[in-house]
Amino acid sequence: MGRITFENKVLNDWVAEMAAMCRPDDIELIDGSQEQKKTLESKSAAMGEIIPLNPKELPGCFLHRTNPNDVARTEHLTFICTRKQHDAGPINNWMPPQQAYDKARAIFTGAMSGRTMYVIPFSMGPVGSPFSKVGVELTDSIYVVLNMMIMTRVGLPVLNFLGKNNEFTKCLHSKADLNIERRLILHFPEDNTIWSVGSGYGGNVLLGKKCLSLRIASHMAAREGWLAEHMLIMGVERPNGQIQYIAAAFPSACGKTNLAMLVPPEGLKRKGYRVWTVGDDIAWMRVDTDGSLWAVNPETGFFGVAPGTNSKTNPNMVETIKRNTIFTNVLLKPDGTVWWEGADGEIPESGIDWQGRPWKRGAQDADGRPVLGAHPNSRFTTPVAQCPSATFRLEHHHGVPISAVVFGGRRQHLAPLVYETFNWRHGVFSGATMGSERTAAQYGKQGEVRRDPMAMLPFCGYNMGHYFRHWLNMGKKMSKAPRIFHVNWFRTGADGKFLWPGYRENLRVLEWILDRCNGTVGCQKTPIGYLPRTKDIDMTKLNLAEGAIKKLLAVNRKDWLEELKGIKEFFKTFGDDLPEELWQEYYALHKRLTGGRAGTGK
Ligand code: OXD
Ligand code: MN
Repeated sequence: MGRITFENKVLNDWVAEMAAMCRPDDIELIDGSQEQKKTLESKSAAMGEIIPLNPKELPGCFLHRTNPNDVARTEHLTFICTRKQHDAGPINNWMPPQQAYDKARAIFTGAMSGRTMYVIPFSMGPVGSPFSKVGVELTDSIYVVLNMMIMTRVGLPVLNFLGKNNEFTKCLHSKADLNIERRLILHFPEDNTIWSVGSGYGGNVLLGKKCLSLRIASHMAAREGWLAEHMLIMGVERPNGQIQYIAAAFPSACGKTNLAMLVPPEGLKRKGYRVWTVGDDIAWMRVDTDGSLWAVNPETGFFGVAPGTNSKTNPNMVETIKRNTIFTNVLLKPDGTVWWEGADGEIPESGIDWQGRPWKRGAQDADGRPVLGAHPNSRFTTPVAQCPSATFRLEHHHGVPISAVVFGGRRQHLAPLVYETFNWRHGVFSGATMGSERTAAQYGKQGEVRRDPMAMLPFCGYNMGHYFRHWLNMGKKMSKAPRIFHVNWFRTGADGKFLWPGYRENLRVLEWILDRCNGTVGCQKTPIGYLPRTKDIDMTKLNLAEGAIKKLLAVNRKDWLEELKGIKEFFKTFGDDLPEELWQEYYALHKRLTGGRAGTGK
């Protein structure tokens, strides 16, 4: 086995120890150079792990197919391994650290034999920024290396910055035999360590993303006094050059990526807005000396869902993924380009589907259901810097100042298009009680609300009751805290159709949000918060159906009282860990809804 020596003793000893366990044939350091990237691409292509795509149409692009049993994050195999179960809280899967290490060690032992172990030093956030954190991922997958090169800053600059410092997240990954029975995604926040084995799917194996930047980082953030959140960050620039930034949390698959890079709608063109994309998935936020909240996107790439991406839903992304992009589990067309359900243009006549099987337009399975060309969770990995709306502040060590925090869910009836919360504490309540109704595409009872506080349900690396407490404390640290809003693009009318067109038209709602932050637009006070009056949202050239805006802004007290019952049950799961302030918000909302009658008691 080849050896490399690192000046950093802790890194050196750890790499040696992991190599002794995993027994790779070779060890290679990822230096971040273009030459090494090219060599790895050729090696991976020769192994059949990635397929080079049409170099004229899609230069620098590749296709990868994962094992059909390995196409999404496996939440039931994802564990937070704290010494005390209480520290992981009632929502996370928990395993005692020793048991977790032992279980995984049995799978990791010898798992890399016949393979090379790649050592990837990476920085989440600009190298050397006070926001940033260093990690080192060891992996036996070139696909992982190539993705990490897009999603994070990798190589010698990171290693040099780390120097002799012992503070880095130790990330170990092996595909092993890709057996779901032998798959574990383990987080050890007390050891600053992640072990992931038996998977090759991005969310489980690009360890800088969900594992480090959310689960481990949320734990660090609570200790160190900052926020690691599942949020997009975008800037809205006015013609006078003023840019205001928004951080927004929506559950997975609710359109964060599309919103983060929207193109202003026709109807608002005359206003000359311009959108700057900072990030589409993760925000790390700190209070600065000016008393406001500043944010960085720790990533350098997008790992976006392909199906439904087209020039109408997301023209900037269509442009971004034309080069240097890795596509995973999409359809391969005969001309060496790719396609997915909901892509631009004609449905291809034939191709190779995401499982590598010949595919024909209109193909059906034995039960008459359409055979999909691309997996519904097929993805592209692509550099932020290629996005036409990419911020010029991506490498800025200070990030961007946040004017508004926006929470959102997918609710057919309950939540209005937008409301502003009364204050930080009420805003935390609105984030903590966020939820989405299951659609037909999800497992479980349709219409049932899945609570997903701050969209962090699968990503909070510690006790969520303590997480709420941390959010409340953060509000006290800021003299200029962002205002907190709640949006819902998914309200439907009696015919079951969406009342709001969404996508680029959402800028109209963001405009009201930012005008509220600037104190330049009015509102109406309702029991749930401040809502726009119908005249407060610019409807130029929107042509909504008659009465739709009224319906979008309606607050139905009966529905909200019903909602409170669900919130109460949810809050109870946290027992004494739920901050009393959130119960107070619960009672206050009840009182406002009933016109002054007392709450219903815990
Ligand atoms: C993601 C997710 O992949 O939230 O970003 O699932
Ligand atoms: Mn996400």
